[in-house]
Amino acid sequence: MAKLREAQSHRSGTVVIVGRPNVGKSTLLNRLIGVKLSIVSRRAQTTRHRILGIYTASHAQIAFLDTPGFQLQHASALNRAMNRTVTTALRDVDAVVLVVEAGVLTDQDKEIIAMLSQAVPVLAVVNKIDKLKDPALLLPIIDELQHAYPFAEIVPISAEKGRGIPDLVETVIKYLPIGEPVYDAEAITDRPEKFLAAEIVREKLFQSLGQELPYGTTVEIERFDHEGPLRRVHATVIVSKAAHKAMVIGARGAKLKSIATRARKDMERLFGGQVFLEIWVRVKQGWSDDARSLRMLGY
Ligand SMILES: Nc1nc2c(ncn2[C@@H]2O[C@H](COP(=O)(O)OP(=O)(O)OP(=O)(O)O)[C@@H](O)[C@H]2O)c(=O)[nH]1
Ligand SMILES: [Mg+2]
Repeated sequence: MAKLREAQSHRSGTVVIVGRPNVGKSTLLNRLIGVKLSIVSRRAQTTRHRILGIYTASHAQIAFLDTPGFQLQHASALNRAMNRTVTTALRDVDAVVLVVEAGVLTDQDKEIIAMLSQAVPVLAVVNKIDKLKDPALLLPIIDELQHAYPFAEIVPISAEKGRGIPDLVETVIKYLPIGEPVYDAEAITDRPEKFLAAEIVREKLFQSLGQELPYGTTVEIERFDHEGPLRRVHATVIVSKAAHKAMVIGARGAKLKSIATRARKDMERLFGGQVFLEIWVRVKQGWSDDARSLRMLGY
């Protein structure tokens, strides 16, 4: 009887996380799931794909979709593809989490708000509250949000410090339909390890090259083999100019070596086993503006 009651109140649904670049969407996804699934960097436009993270508790299961930061400023083929990923992810979800940064609403935030459909509940999440010197500084943005759109809820958090996260989860659950879990209780994503491996290499490139990382650099996994408990991974970093290749490799290969070491450690943590990682760098011209090569790379 108790079990039956539990099943009747179990909630299950899909929630998409959207927002302008760099507001902390991926940091939030990782915090919600409890592991680093989606890559994070100080630079805008880190996330390029839709990343699914599965949250499972006894009373609810939430499939959170992290998306690339939506932006209308630069119209390259890569940006158009990333924006398409966001608009597609907004369809067929049970709720939307719009992330903004504590401070003021920017024009970019407002452009995204204008795209929201009134058909599903939208929760506004005000992130990075740890950066505010005084909690009262939250009030102006909450006021602005209330006037900008009929948000179902407005929830202040710090994804980085983990503040407000349990509250956010319980608030999201209220908006999900009653239903059975869709994924296994242990599943955390639908993405294969090969994809996650490429993402980890990309994160280390972002982190070690910072603003110098050439826009359009990408990573392909040429080989991903299991040999007993060992995973053997061959990754290729694709850049568009010979000068960029030199930057990634660094003096006497030092930069690439540190990227590879840090990527390997993260892979070992995420996959739970030893990893042998080799990274190569290859020059391929102009791919970020070439719709055909984007398709080949799976965008
Ligand atoms: N102080 C502070 N920084 C944060 C917080 N959440 C995220 N950040 C930082 O903000 C930067 C961007 O975080 P991401 O999670 O990559 O942001 P994003 O919205 O996924 O960015 P894109 O994928 O480029 O759209 C990183 O340097 C994070 O460490 C927070 O709660 N407080
Ligand atoms: Mg991101």
